Amino acid sequence: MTEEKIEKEYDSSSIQVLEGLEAVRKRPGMYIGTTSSRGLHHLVWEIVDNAIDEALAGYCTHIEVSVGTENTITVKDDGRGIPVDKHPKTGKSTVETVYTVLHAGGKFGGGGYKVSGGLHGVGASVVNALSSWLEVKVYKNGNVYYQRYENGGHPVGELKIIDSCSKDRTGTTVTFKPDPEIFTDTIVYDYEILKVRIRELAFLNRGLKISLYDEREDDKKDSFCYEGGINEYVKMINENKTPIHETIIDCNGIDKDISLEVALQYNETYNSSIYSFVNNINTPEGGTHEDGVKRALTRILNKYATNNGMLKEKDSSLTGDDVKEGITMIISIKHPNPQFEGQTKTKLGNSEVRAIADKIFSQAFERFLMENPDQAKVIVEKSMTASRARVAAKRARELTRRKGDLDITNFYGKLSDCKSKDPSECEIFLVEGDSAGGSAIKGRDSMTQAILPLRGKILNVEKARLDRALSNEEIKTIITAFGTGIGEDFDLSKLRYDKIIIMTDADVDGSHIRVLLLTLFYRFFKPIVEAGHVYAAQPPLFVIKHGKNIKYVLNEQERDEYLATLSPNTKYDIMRMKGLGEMDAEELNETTMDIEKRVLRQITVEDVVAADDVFSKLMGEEVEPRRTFIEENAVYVENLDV
Ligand code: 1YM
Repeated sequence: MTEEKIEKEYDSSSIQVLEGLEAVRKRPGMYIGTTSSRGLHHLVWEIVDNAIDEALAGYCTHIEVSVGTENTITVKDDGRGIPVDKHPKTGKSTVETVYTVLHAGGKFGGGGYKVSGGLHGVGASVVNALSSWLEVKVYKNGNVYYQRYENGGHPVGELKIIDSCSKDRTGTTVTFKPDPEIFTDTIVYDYEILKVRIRELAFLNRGLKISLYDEREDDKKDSFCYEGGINEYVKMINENKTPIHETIIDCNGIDKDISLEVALQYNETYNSSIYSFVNNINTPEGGTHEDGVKRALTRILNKYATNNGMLKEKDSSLTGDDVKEGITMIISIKHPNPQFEGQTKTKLGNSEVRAIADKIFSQAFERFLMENPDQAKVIVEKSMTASRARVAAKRARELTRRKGDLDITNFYGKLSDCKSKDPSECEIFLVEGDSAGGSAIKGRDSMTQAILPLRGKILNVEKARLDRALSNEEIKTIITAFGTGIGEDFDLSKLRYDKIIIMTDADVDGSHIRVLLLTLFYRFFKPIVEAGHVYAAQPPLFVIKHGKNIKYVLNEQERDEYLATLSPNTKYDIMRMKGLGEMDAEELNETTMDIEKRVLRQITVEDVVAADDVFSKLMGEEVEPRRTFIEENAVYVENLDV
């Protein structure tokens, strides 16, 4: 080629490069999903991914992430350093190629085994395109190489040596400033978001040390390194639970370039926490890796239980749901060419993985059971109890379904239903105690208002499994009254009332009952809460009488505000209201039930996950801390309802 021709080709390739980066800036969503806070954090993961790939390749042991005072991000690794030599295709340095050419990934480096998720390690140029400026430093061959880019990836000069360093120092350091013109919502990094994901990456990459620094605040730093990998992840998740056996069972293996790691331990709860990952990316929709392991888990437990005489011929075999009860399990695979499917592209589709995962896991798991008969017995017994509960629950469900024909005017003699059958105008009051229930029945609008008095405390469903909950009279009545069914039968469109109103006293017992009811709804009727059908009635705390006027107020503040409006010489009576049970029908209607006058608080579950956590803490095994919690945190419990 003549020199002129070469120059021309370089020129045209430069133009293509800039057009490529411009495309990223025009449609950032296509490359990083969103330009919200989530997208802002995504930039960090793209750069960290490259450092992790270097760790997976066996060359990097420590990654540091720092948030600068101006919300810049620096990622530093001690790997080989991005190659600095001239790239044969672009004529530019490989560093510049990686940072400016869209889709330039590991293949440029001469191929090799590369696993990464997201943009398949090709995100460096995307991050550059979306940054006001970005600087790369490579430590290699005793030199420090440096290049800077501005305004969405335009190089400011070529890659050049700016310093020397010790011959054995190698690595890559990248600093970037997200472009506020792209990230219009926020450019502020959230330390907790970075920390949670960095800790997860440390769990998923055994032995890799990842540190996080926040230069915006003095002394804020965290460092994670887990020699036990996902085994320690399971340990952390089970920290506040009670494991039923000692060993965290783990296994790993490689087959056809696919590596699999699994760690699990059962705890006393009835819920399962199964988290799966492909190339460090969470796959909440599951997929073939999860299917393979779960299939093996079910098969091996059935086999072991049968061979050891625990599961008899008359027993029904353990299902996937049975063996899941109380399990905490992490599944992590590394795959050179993962195919993602599903609604959110977070489900692994590669069909060959199913058998590989099954084989590696089943061998290790079966061996563990054989070698640890005491622990094996506890696990099998847990699954068998779940199996029996499932059968019993099915029976109980059928029962409520039969009774659910909605000729329930006389159902258990408890529900006083309303006359209207139009759910959009109907309400049901769940009333604490029989005497308040009696007043409510007299004081209601019988066309649209149904009353269900609740006797005593309803069962704490966090502790009880479905079958026990279903045999509880109060709960059976509630289920039947709602009309929706529960579990697999649940159907929100069958809800018979637009408003479900919890009417309890404004004292500790009242809040306890309210929290119990919320737990019941949350566990068994979550969509009802999510759709905003649940309310708390607010009975008044004081009544103020002066002359012929009667004024009910909800709290001290309202009382004081009202009193301040009265002229100074008004002679008045003020009384603290007693419990709901002591109000007569008229008072109850006037203060708490009349659609025109009452004050309801809608109960919404803003953050379903956070609420779940609070419920677990609040409703867990230990009775005493719960009681103390409720007493000390009456305000907090109130907050739950907002
Ligand atoms: C702070 C971010 O990017 N580290 C990093 C990246 C690479 C290498 C080492 C590397 C890879 C290879 C060979 C290879 C990358 N290189 C390329 C490319 N940290 C960070 N550390 N030598 C070094 O994959 O063969 C892309 S990323 F394309 F140049 F090889």
